[in-house]
Amino acid sequence: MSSDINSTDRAAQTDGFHLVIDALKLNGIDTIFGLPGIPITDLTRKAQAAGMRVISFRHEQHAGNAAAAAGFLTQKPGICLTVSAPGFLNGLTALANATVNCFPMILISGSSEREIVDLQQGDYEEMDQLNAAKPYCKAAFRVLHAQDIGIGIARAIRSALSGRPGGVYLDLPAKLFAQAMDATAGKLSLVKVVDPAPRQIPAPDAVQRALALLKGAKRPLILLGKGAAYAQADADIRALVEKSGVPYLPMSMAKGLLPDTHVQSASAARSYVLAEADVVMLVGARLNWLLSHGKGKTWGAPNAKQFIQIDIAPTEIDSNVAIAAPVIGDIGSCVSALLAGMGSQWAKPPAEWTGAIAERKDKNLSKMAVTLAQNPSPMNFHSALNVVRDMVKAHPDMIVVNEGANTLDFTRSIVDMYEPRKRLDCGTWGIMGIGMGFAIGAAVTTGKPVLAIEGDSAFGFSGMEVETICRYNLPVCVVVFNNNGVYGGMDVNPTGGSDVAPTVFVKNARYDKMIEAFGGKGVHATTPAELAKAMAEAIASGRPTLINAVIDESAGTESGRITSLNPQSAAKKK
Ligand code: ADP
Ligand code: TPW
Repeated sequence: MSSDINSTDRAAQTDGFHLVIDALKLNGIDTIFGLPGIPITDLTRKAQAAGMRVISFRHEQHAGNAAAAAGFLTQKPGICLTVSAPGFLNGLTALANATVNCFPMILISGSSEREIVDLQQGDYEEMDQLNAAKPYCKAAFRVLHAQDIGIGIARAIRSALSGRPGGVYLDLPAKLFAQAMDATAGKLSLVKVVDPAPRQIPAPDAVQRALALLKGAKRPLILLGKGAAYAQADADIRALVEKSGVPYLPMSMAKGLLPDTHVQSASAARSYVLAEADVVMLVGARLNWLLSHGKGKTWGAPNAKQFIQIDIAPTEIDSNVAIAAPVIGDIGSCVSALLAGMGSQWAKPPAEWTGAIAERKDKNLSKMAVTLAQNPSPMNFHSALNVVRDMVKAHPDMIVVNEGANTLDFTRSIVDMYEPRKRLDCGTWGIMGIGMGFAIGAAVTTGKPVLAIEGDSAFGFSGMEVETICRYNLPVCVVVFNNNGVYGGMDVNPTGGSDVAPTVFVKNARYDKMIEAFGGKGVHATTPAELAKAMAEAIASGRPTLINAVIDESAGTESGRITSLNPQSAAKKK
């Protein structure tokens, strides 16, 4: 075996490095998000030499988040490549987050020598990565022989994409890359995965059961989740909503599947419809904490509701409450079966229901318009988001990345989306740190402009990646909603000591200066007009831009809209 094949031999021989690259390319994967180092530095070089796009990050978590975003947007697993132990662990958070969100990605990590790791003899970056990864992903594999690379990558791709999508770990020990083998045998060992996400057709009786329930409803509601956005069944989903006439609510990453301005959108009457609906059809949305587990005050009178649930994962059914009509299959097949079953005589929901929703919507939207039109100084979330809202309306194909607490909640409710898969955010975990990784992943895979609306705390988790944005000259405009801290900047140290309170940052920080260090454009914006101008210039030029938008430090609330999840001590103070 030789680690360096000379050019005469290469005609006849291949090696682990080339087999990994050839296997990925054979399966249509053209981009790697990663961070070089032992033992994968040469893999990044050779991948670039072989025409792959290799995007190098400053921290593996953000490379992993970029891969996850790519997976969600393209239905191809995003690839994150890291070094062993610490690099692997840095990437693992992103792998776990991708799995929790049902995004397909593959974390490929180089690893140390098996013989030394397994005897715990203290290798460079020693770690049993395969077992560490297992609880946090859908599947985990290790390849020990060059001739198994093709099958290993095929298994990783199929595991990430089939059924409920998710994260897969692939462990490639250092020695594997150097292994040489006959080039023809190597080529024959590669596997092109056929039909990696097979359609799963729902059972006809399940479809009939669901339609019967929906037909009998007096106050039906459709809830679209990010599974519906992922499925890329956009036209059929829109047809189902419109043909049924049923009001719908999009979960945050399903916004834009139908334009948020659609007459059937019930977003502006969310609490009313959740409480009052009698039949709720979930399409690619789980009844987890984001939907109050399908019960409690949010959902109105106890036991007054019945659920239809469309999902590819049968075990999701009855996760929190009883589901009267499960429809198991891929969303594309399920929605088209439902559409076919509806026939041409489908009766729209009663006018009392749609009328009551419209009335509440109008009232709430007029109230919101008044709030948005105010122009306080300093800006608050509403006055800043009013101009973001106009910007997205003018550029509906732009991708919006969004994280923070108040910044997340207000952006989600104020900024309308018009096209599918144009919003990426903190997702199922409510995780901070996805910002720059998602923005880079989205810009690289789609080539579209990206607008990242970031709380100042949220931005800090991935802020160093502005260098990556500048290095690849990506059309990303980051807007930091700077209110001097986590949730806000008003807390004080109760002891009167010199340390500031745990939620408070350096006051009046100039995040715009950070991007200037790398040749990007920094803007300090204190009014909606300045913010609008800077965003418009960033989008028109495509130049990496960071806008420090100064927000009133008292404008936010603790944890945004989920204050109630903060534990309150039951102990009474004497
Ligand atoms: P949200 O956070 O938007 O409510 P979730 O992530 O909770 O959405 O739910 C997404 C659901 O969609 C998961 O239960 C997942 O199994 C399902 N899903 C993902 N892709 C598909 C698909 N192609 N077909 C059917 N169901 C899918
Ligand atoms: C990985 C906890 C939730 S929201 C948030 C933190 C630290 C930041 C809120 O402040 P920000 O936004 O971004 O300035 P705003 O608009 O309210 O001022 N670590 C991780 N994930 C989470 N969710 C946290 C900590 C948290």
